[in-house]
Amino acid sequence: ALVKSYAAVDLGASSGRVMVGRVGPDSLELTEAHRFPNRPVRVPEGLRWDILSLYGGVLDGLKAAGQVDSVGIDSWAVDYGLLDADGALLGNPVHYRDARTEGVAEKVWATVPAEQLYAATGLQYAPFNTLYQLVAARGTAQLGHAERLLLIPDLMSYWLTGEQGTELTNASTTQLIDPRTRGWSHEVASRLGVDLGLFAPLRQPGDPAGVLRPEVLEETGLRGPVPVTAVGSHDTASAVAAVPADGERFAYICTGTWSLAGLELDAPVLTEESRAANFTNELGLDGSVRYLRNIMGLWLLQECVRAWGEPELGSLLLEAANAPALRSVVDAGDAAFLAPGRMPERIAEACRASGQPVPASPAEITRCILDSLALAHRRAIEDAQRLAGHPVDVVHVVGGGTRNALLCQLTADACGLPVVAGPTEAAALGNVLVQARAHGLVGDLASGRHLLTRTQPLTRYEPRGDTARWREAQARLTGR
Ligand code: LFR
Repeated sequence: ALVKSYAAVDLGASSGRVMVGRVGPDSLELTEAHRFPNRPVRVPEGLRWDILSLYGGVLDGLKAAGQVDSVGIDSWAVDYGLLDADGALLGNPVHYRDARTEGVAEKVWATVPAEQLYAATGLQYAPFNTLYQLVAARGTAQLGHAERLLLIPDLMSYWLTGEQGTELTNASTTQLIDPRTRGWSHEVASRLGVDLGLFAPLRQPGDPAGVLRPEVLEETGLRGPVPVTAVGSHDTASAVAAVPADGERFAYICTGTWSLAGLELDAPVLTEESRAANFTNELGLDGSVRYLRNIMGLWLLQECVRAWGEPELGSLLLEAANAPALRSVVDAGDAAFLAPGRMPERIAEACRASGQPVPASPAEITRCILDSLALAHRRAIEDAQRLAGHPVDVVHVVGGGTRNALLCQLTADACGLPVVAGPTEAAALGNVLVQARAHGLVGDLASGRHLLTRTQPLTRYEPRGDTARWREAQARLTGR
């Protein structure tokens, strides 16, 4: 049978990987070619991505992957590199957790009120949306010299091929796209003095994005031509494409550094109520909208584990499973947890401030984090169903968090719905599926999802106990 190989480059906030997907008419097999750390670096100007080390990891990964029929690239959203008139990178891309955007949104809203910004772009408020980053950078020498802005996956793609483009799903996280037209929001850009000419032309997932340059072929040992294919280059768009759902009555949670919890819709929800609830309308495949809320996710635990000197995770989770449930919870949607550092202390402070017992041991803090994440999952999925008028019967959990059985079970309990967990490498699988589809190997989004259901291991968690306990915990935070 005809089997093709696709390399999926998937760059996450704490590690990057190059996966190889082998796709046949009724088979899909994913293997890891190379994994490398993504370690942001704090320099005097602030927190920066080590972009050259990431690109080096991509090249190593392509070499390890061996001969493939195409390459696709996805990464976290919103961040970008600036190029000068010669096409050279100007400095290291700024990390979305950098402090430069503090207080910037208020300035933007003085020109374009938050209500109007939401109605035009459908994007949630997050301090790091590209729009706020560009306003924060206004007047800097670097932006002054910039001729081109490339989002992170588009920058990698440019280095691999020499060709420039702006992939749509990731462009939708800039806050400069109108989710109804799926094109640039010229009005928002001009009112805020953002030069849309900085962006390369939009590309759709599935579009050809060039071929590997001769130097890249030489360095990786691949035989040309090797095409690069635009995928859902926002990792969350790729992950949602790989949610093994059947029909429409499902919610998803993409878990990893973040939890992105919500629905797949046909059209954006741009109501004032939706804005107040801080839901975003990011663009997905095939005209779909990713209607979701950003929740701090396992970042809370990663930062604690870092503070505790990297104890063994398995035994910590076991102890957390046996710790008392729902003793104290924090608001895992609170942007107060965005910046790195002092995470155990910040969680303890939040518990104290809301009049709850203060967790002290690593096991207690871990339990508090997992209960809080499950609670935030519950709230997001309830709110999304109500705001979009779109009821669900099942919650799909995909991404790194599927390895955390306690988190999956607590999420089922909190939502009062069955959780289907898997696949773990959802972003890479969605990346592979879009490439396979561009080359005619898989049909539409739904048939790709069926292929996943047949080929990927999934674990089901049934809800336990009474959701009243979760309602009570929620009331401690919001009074509702
Ligand atoms: C997840 C993710 C989220 C985005 C955040 C910042 O990896 O892409 O979707 O809000 O990172 O870019």
